Amino acid sequence: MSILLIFKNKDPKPWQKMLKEKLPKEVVEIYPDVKDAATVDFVLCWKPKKDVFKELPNIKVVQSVGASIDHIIHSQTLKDDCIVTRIVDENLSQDMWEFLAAIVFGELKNTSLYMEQQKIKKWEQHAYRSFKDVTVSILGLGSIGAYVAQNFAKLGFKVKGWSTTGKDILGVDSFHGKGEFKSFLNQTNFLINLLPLTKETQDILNKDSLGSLATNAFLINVGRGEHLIEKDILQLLDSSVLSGAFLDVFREEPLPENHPFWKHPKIRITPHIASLTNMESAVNLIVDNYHRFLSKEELLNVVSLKKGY
Ligand code: NDP
Ligand code: OXD
Repeated sequence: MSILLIFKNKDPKPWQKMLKEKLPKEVVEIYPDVKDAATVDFVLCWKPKKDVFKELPNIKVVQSVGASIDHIIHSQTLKDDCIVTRIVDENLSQDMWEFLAAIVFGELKNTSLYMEQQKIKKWEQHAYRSFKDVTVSILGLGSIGAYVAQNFAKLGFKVKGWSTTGKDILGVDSFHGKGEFKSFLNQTNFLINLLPLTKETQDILNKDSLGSLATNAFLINVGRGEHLIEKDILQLLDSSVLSGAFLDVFREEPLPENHPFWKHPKIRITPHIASLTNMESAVNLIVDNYHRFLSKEELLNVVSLKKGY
């Protein structure tokens, strides 16, 4: 039995150290330094390279070290008895909420615009908006989306949320399924994407959906780059259907140097940092799941491979 860390764009060493402290009797290795691939049964992953699981014949549990699992199920073929679990952590939800609140308030008070004006020493005042005047609509009311929706509602924003099944969240207008998608989008000033990437949600941010928002709406994409049709957002921004977009996730990460998003005056970019996994709380969860695995108990935060999230 052994634990293997397969990480891309994330340093696995501190994770290995913390896991060894908490599980001193276990073998914890970092890919590709594996003594005996046949002993690996519990894998921790972040963006594993395509088909790497083919080198590991006895995987029983795959634990994502993030909230999402698309990076695993879209790159590997999983055996039928393999369990995939993910991180559900209130730190992730809280950090995401703080990040999104900062963007929305900044946009209401034109902070990006004034930063641009400062660069050219331009003194010009603009009308600002209040949270009472806008509707924030959230795609995805899961562990993170529901928390974010509830917090915007507590502050007094008008809030709508969209999910597969209807939700009962104080102050949030719940919409669900394809049939209610258009009414969800209607009159939205800020659209926040917190959906997982699945066959159903891929390309969901397109000319049609984004064109159904209120005039001058603002898009915040913290879900996945593959949710957004890139040429459509460029067209909608250039024709002023949308006032701007804040993008944290991209089809290709890091975003290539020559990508038109970098220099677009209406696009703000962050390097996939909206909410970062807290290593300490994630390791506690992983250790708990490892003990559950050893004692054949049900694991925490297991995803449905059928639904894809
Ligand atoms: P969850 O799995 O808890 O929630 C997913 C939500 O999306 C659920 O409410 C689900 O509905 C809804 N949903 C899924 N498919 C559809 C569909 N076809 N139509 C309508 N609603 C749908 O995920 P989390 O909240 O934990 O995380 C969401 C995503 O946020 C992650 O997958 C990841 O992509 C992104 N993320 C980004 C980070 C960043 O730093 N940029 C950090 C962390 C996460 P229902 O509840 O009815 O099942
Ligand atoms: C995640 C992410 O899925 O960081 O946790 O995007």
